[in-house]
Amino acid sequence: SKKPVRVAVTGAAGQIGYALLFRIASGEMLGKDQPVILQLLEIPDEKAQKALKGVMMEIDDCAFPLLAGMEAHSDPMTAFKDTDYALLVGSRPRGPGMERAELLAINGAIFTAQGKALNAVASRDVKVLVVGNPANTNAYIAMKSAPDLKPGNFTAMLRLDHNRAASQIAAKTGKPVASIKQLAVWGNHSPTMYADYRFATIDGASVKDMINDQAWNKDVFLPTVGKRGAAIIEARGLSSAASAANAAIDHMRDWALGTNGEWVTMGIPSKGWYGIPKDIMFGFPVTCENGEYKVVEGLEIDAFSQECIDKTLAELQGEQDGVKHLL
Ligand code: NAX
Repeated sequence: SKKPVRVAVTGAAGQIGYALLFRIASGEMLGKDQPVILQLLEIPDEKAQKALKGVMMEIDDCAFPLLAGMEAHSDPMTAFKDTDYALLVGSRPRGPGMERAELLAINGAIFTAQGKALNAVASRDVKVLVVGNPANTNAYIAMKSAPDLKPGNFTAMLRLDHNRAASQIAAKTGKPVASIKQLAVWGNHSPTMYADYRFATIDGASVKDMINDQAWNKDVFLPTVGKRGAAIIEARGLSSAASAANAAIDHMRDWALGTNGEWVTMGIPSKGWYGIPKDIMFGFPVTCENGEYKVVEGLEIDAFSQECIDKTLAELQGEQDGVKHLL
């Protein structure tokens, strides 16, 4: 049987954590033959640590055959020790009335510390996924704080946007969601993301031709996907949690185990693809094989798409400029 791998999860007592940990421990992320050791990080606060203990009691009570160990931590320097996978979920999202500078300062502190800790103690091949918002910029901060690790192993979660887009297209076309191939989401995990179905197919047929309605694309589809997070909060009184955890599982599973040539979306540091400046943490269409992702290159970018990509890029560059002084 396989040697256990170490999976660190931050914000482990939060709502995404609660929807995520059980699925990792059951083998849905890394395979039903891959034992895992969970290294869980929460803030030192007594209430958070107590809540984490409660979640761990429930995980114990599942008697997961693949769970080879489980630890609670309050310090990233111990939580990330030798970790092979790190899911950085805990962060401080923007609250009502919170100034942008305040948001950037709080997350700057969290993600510089966590990037440094990964740099110091994690596996040299650690695969990092940042879920906590602002996800792209937090991933950028962590990457810049970990100069001894491969920058390309720091990624941000765009998969929820990708899955939301797939679901909307399935509803519009009346086709099963699993039949949709070659969907892409470009840019920032924010309402400016550009979900792009120009290359998508269903049973070999063009989705763009099937829908054939640019007004729907611009006025219905893009705003629906972009504002989906807000719509969930409005309906549920809480932000997306199970769907976010599901997207994190999808992202890590596909990265680790491969996509068999199918496209998925990952936020990754640009190497200049499609004119996106180097190091910008940007959503791109990728395929994964042997634990590596590869950008789908050579796609034509038309005028409307370029406009959308420029807008989400400008937003990300603004965020990145806002944290420069921290790095
Ligand atoms: P919760 O507030 O339920 O949980 C967050 C947990 O993180 C808390 O238990 C908190 O104590 C912990 N935490 C905070 N700072 C920490 C630190 N420095 N180290 C370790 N733990 C820390 O939030 P939840 O609903 O779970 O959401 C978590 C994050 O995901 C938020 O930033 C949220 O905005 C973001 N999201 C990102 C999405 C994406 O697609 N990228 C979608 C869903 C979600 O909104």
